[in-house]
Amino acid sequence: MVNIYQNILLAQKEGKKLLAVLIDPEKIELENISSFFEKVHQSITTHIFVGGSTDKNNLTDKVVAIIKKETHLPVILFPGDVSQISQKADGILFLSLLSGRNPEYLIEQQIKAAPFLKSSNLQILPTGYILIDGQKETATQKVSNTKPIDQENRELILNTALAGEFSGKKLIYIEAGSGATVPVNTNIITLVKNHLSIPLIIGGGIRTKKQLENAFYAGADLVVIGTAFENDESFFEDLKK
Ligand code: 1GP
Repeated sequence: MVNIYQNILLAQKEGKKLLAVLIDPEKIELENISSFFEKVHQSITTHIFVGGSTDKNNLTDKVVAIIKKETHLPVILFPGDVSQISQKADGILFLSLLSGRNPEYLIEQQIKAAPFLKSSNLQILPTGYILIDGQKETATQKVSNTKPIDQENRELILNTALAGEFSGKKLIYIEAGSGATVPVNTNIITLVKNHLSIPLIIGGGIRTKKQLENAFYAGADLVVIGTAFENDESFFEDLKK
């Protein structure tokens, strides 16, 4: 497998925009997975993220194994907790929920994950994860028991992102929450992008090609979309290569 982080950096340098399709193991219909990936491959998708706030039936490992048979795109875990680590993926967003003040998601889960990662070949991508208010109470808020940052509080969002970079994160992910009513405001994307040197990931509530383009234009290096593809696979048609 290619070096995932080096490729993201290269894309950032060349101004090439990246799109991750988020697959939630609890929601994906496995019987249709081949046709789903046909559409993925005809689209501008560059990465596959796998994860969800919960995985009550421990489906992650099985779903990752199936996905790896369907695609050569990098498959990156986006885990809600330590139980969602699969050695079959290519990489993992090693997330710290920097917007929250819950030690469980700042460091405890990471300590629990360490022994699994030490003995794995997963490419580890240290990621500062910043949850902001998408005008809908999302699963991430409930599960992490933290409050998102108000989108009006731009200074706090920027300083949180910078604190992530200065403490050694390789990526910053600003998240409005899966299924958010309002995605991350483009002014926030531009503000953070202008001050950050590491790549910026944006996700939550992006449902249209226009919103995707706006996020890219504002400065997102990689955009994550999940719900819109779950609801309507014809959205891939709008995003053809
Ligand atoms: C959620 O950012 C991702 O963690 C994607 O959000 O499901 O709203 O596209 P959506």
